Amino acid sequence: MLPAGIVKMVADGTAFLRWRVEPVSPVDALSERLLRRGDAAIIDFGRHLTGHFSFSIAGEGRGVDAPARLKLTFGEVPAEVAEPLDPYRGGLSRAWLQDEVINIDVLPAVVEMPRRYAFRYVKLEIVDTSPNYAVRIARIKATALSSAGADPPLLPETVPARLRQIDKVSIATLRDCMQTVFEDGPKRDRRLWIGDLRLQALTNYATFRNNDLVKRCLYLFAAFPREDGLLPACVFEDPEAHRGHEYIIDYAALYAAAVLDYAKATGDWNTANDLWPAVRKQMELLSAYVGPDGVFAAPPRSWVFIDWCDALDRAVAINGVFVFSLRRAAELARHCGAEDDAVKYEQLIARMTAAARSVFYDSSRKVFVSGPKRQVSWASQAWMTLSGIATNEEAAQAFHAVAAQADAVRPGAPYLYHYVAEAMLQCGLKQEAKQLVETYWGGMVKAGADTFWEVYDPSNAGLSPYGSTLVNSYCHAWSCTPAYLLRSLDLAGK
Ligand code: RAM
Repeated sequence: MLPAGIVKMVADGTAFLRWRVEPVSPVDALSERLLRRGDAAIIDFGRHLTGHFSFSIAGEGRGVDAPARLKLTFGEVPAEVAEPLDPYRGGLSRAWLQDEVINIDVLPAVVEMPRRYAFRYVKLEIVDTSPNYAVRIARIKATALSSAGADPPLLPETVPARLRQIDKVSIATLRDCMQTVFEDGPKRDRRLWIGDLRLQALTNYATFRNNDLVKRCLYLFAAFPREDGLLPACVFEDPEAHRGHEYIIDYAALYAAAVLDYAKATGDWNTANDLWPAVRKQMELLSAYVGPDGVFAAPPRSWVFIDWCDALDRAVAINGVFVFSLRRAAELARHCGAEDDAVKYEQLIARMTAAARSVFYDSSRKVFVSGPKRQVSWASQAWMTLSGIATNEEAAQAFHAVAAQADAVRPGAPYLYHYVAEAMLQCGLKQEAKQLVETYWGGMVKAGADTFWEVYDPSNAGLSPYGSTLVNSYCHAWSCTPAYLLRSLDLAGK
């Protein structure tokens, strides 16, 4: 890919991402200049990509008598190339920020940056040449990588333009996350997580249909369980495939759903059969956390994710996730000839449903409430709906109630927004779901997104789960689902 041009970033207090992008010149104007110490340029590739970067560099002057020292900074969004990256205050490794200093000993040279980056913008700074020469940079090129294949057909023009735009950005997001696995984000963490995989796979069935990639990812999880059989939340591929050290209860449960989704989308029940023991094991291990009262209680110090939101009480939501997963596991069990397991899961579903309805449902307020403080959240209503614990009528009432309650805990990240939208569709709130997608994902588009982000809270531009927005991922797996909602669940229909 060739650059779209040279740009500059202008601080803009009215922009959600803090910076406005302004054109400076076509890219050729850069090669017409001789650059020396202190010179800099920002290259814009016109769209987000995952891949490699290269350029040629030559020295001109009395004598090329020293190495050339350059700094390159890659950014998914303007702030990453406009703001100093140090001092870095984020909680995750500084090494995720995409900057490099290189020294080139022999000129002219073609420089192929060795690492893979996720970027739209590249800032090139000449740290030093020598007093005797300047450099000329040309043949700037990016090589975009993806295992997605050709773009799916566009949505028909009968779909409103703003939804078609959201669909395009969703597809670009998925494309740039599809590599040798479905990565969560090509900038960070560049690895496979169960929660992200499930949503990517659903969107993939409706778009690129690289189903072998889903199969590969499902096997990668099944291949690396913990000693007791629990599946890890994520898997690393390098230096050789191995499990991550984190375990997320809701992700382990949702593996069942990911396997069933795959089998239904592809008809590949052989693979489902093969993976059935791993699904069965998750259900067995997690069932142990259902108390005699029929309520699922995660063990102390375990990680129940649900959403990036510190304030969220997760008790209700995890009960919903587990019942949702048990339903998928029961369906899978029947297909795999494990009738006894199916019956067992159905009995557990019935017990948990009765318990959740009596413990969590507040019939006077018409919402599900979570924890000792009887917290009302979007997460709770979404998972009570998706699990089938709430009737569709109760679910619709509950969503109207949370929408009207200003202090109801809202979702923090697209992952949960997806499940809220899906729950709204399930209980017949199609207009509300459509509006949610238009305002939430549409809000990112308005803020300049050409791929969707890991976190977005319209009321808090500084939100980061890691203490610095600079380390947030701006092309993130779990935000790609509007294409699924539009293409598989008919979000735009009447
Ligand atoms: C983050 C990643 C990933 C997610 C986990 C729970 O580290 O963004 O997408 O699945 O959290």
